[in-house]
Amino acid sequence: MPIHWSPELIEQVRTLAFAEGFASAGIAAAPPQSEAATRFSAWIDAGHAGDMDYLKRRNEAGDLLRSSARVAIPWARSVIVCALNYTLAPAPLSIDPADPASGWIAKYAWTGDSEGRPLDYHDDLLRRLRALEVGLKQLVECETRCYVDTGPLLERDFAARAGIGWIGKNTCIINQGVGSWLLLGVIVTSLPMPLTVMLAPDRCGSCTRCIDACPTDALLAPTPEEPTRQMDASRCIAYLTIEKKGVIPVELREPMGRQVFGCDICQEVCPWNRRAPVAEISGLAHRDELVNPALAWLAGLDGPAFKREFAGSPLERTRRKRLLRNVAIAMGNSGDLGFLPQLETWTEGDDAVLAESADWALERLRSRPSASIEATATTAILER
Ligand code: B12
Ligand code: SF4
Ligand code: SF4
Repeated sequence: MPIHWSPELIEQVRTLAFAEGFASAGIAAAPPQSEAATRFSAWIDAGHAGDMDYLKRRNEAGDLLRSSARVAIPWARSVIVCALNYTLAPAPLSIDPADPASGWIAKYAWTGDSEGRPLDYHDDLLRRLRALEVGLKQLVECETRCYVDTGPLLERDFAARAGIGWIGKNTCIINQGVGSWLLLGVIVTSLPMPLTVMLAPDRCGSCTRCIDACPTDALLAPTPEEPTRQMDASRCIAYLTIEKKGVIPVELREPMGRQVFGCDICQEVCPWNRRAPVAEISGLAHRDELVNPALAWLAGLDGPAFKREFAGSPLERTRRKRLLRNVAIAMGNSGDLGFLPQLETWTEGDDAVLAESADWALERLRSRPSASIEATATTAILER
């Protein structure tokens, strides 16, 4: 049995990962300290994590759990990183022209099973990782632990060092052949990694499309001294719509546009995603009803209907309460006076956050002179 990663073992594991449907896979060492840890710590201190307290957790010695895989998992010596391409069919982009009365749900949340039922990528990836873990244990004796998103690890840092891709100015891992529509899963192992992996070269060059396109100026622009590849997450629409509880800061509501769950803009404008291949992955499909969903449809989902549509999907995390808050803001940004009755009803309800968001939306709709012209399309949807 090998006692560390050898070139043969790495290739065997990569082959197993491809058989599980992953588009790319590699192995990175888990050192006690790294440059990314220092950067992460400074990022936390700068307040860029907003209210995401889980990112700020420390051990008894005061070390950030995410500063090294070894802080939370002392036996960790290497990390297998697998990337799944979640472009499962050709699809429109959020920046393409669309009905102003429709919202946008981030593409990663469109996944369903082959019957069209909601399927959270966390569950699907974990199943594939566990199968890979079984295969690994037949090749070598070691400790392992699988994570998808939930582990105290800087997954993108490991992905970059495992050779999956480079970290773009939009902060995403970009693979030269596949692009950045990738979800990451990791297996932490006790197997030392003595080999130096060739890092994928940074291919952002002088491009700044993602930074220029970000509606809330969340991406921190690099300077000659500091390459950054970081964002102020407290300004990112993905944070505001998915993670942020309570009211959304007023100055960020207008730039949110019609995003009701997550945001894809800085990946959509990236030239490396222009020819992103479509993946055929057994058991996974896009749920077409989540592409450009009518705001009126989302607003009309009561508790049981929300559960039917989103139980087992990433939207479960946001829950109906926060989704409606986001829908109210998107309605305010739609320019569509057909939404006035729905918003007025919400202002009178018991949910204070929804009432306040609806109030803001009403104010915005009424103060926009173009609103009445755009109203017709939504009224038709509301009447369906
Ligand atoms: C918190 C979080 C968020 C936050 C903050 C995102 C951020 N950019 O920091 C919010 C809610 C905003 C978010 C949004 C999204 N997320 Co998110 N998120 C996470 C999570 C749980 C932690 C990330 C984190 O620690 N961020 C803090 C920053 C400081 O760390 P970092 O991005 O890892 O970057 C550090 C290293 O890369 C390091 N570094 C390493 N090497 C190098 C080299 C150089 C030269 C430089 C300069 C830096 C550098 O420096 C950085 C600073 O410390 C990870 C899963 C995980 N456990 O890692 C998923 C994860 C990053 N998210 C993911 C996804 C898919 C998304 C969304 C696309 C979802 C959506 N459509 O709405 C958006 C993308 C927005 C964006 N442009 O990043 C994927 C990313 C896949 C990919 N291709 O990169 C991950 C990996 C989840 C997964 N398992 O697939 N997310
Ligand atoms: S996901 Fe949207 S809001 Fe967040 S950095 Fe990218 S473009 Fe900006
Ligand atoms: S849009 Fe340009 S700068 Fe941004 S990640 Fe893509 S290539 Fe890099």
